[in-house]
Amino acid sequence: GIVRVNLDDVANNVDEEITFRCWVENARVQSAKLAFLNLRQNLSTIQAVIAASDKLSKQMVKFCGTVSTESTVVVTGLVKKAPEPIKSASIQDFEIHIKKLFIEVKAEVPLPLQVDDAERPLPAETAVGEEQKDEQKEEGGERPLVSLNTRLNNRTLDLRAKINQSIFVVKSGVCAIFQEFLSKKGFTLVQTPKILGAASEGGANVFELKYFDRQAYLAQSPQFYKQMLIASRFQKVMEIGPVFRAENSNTARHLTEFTGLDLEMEFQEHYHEVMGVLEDLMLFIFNELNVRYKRETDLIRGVYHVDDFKLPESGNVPRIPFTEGIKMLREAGETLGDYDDLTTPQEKHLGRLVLEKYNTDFYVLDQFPIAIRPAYTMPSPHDPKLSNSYDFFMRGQEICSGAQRIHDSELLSKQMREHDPPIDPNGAGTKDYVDCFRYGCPPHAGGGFGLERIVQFWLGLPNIRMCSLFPRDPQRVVP
Ligand code: ATP
Ligand code: AMO
Repeated sequence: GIVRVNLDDVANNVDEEITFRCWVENARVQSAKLAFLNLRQNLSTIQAVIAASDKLSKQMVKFCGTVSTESTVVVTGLVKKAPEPIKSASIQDFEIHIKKLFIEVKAEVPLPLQVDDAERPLPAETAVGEEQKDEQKEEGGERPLVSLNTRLNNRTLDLRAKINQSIFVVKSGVCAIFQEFLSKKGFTLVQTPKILGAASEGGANVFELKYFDRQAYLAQSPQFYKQMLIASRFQKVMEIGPVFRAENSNTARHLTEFTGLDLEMEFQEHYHEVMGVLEDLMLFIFNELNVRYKRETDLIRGVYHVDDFKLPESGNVPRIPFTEGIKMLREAGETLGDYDDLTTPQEKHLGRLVLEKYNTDFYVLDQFPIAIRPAYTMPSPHDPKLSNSYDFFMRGQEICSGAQRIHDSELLSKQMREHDPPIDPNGAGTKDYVDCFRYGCPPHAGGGFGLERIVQFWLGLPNIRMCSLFPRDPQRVVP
């Protein structure tokens, strides 16, 4: 039988013979008597060497030195301390002296995408992000950088790259830490329906689908259901689930299917209690990522020369009133009205101003103008033109929207009718939602984060598609 040794543990097997399954990163014949291979398991690589001797034939050396890249092999060999650190491998202090090599599954030649190429950064145009060009750019005499399109078209090879494996290890970590923190706070993990009888936020950006002899829609947010669960007396709910948006947004931070990290909770006195939970949640996630996923984070940021993510030193996340944000932007030369929504460049500009002033890449804007928020948002008691709502930002880009919600059916109906565009509170998709507030629903607030955006901006990646295994955008529905 095969002894499946984890390569990360080879230090325990020095001068012993081990057998393990791995794949071939590359193999090269050095001479008739000598060949080298780079072998890989997950994020680890080790160098292997095979030299002809009275026990090993020259044919065997040639056979090993010409195994096709990406083939899955089973290797038996002696673990040896390397004479000097091996720079091309992640395990630098040891090497394998091959005795036997069995090709379990041979990979075709040529591959449509070299995994080595997938380890390198995207061409600069994709880094700017607004376009997905298929042309390839030379970078200082090296091989051309491969476009995002080519990589995504060959995603199962692309995903083999260490940088990509690392992105999804970090993404998985964000979900686990999100659940861990909120479970401890007493949140119940829920699953709300994704097939809806009507649009859940009244917007036009819903995908329609045929549902037997009726029309149905894909959920563009769990919004109505998480509130209906508060009305059902669950008190604190969280959800990690798919969100569908029929937005024709070809940007570096929009997908048509993404993962929503949602939560909703009852509060006692003030919606800032909920903002506090959201801030503590994110700080916990960032701090734990720094501890648990340092290796992956460093590897990814290294490829793109990304600065560390600055967290507020005091531990207090700046809560900047929207009007204060407008003031900061105006002082920096932007022209905008008191109740205007910020454009993406203005958001990024504010991100730079906040970084200068507060030395943090993570902050919150609070008290947004009511006119630019959804109809279910609670108006501010101090200024009817503002609302008890907030957005969270990372590196100057939005990762979360949230608000105190209206928990009174009369006020909600009124605000829906007056909304632009108006929403019918008695509509097929809204009536059950509006009615649930007739039966004593407590005050509550919540928020929704975009998981892929958290990962993108934490790591400083140029395109959100890199953070979705098989991304969906207006142009792409395969693979
Ligand atoms: P939210 O939906 O919570 O506002 P968001 O950050 O995705 O989240 P959107 O309203 O979808 O916000 O878009 C915000 C900004 O993104 C727009 O103001 C616009 O500047 C930019 N944007 C959206 N679609 C496009 C597009 N197709 N091309 C260029 N920019 C776009
Ligand atoms: P919103 O529409 O702002 O709010 O969405 C919440 C968060 O989801 C992310 N996001 C996206 N990520 C990738 N591609 C997209 N096309 C996309 N659109 C949005 C962003 C955004 O901040 N019901 C409210 C949430 C709430 O109030 O609880 C909502 O859906 O990170």
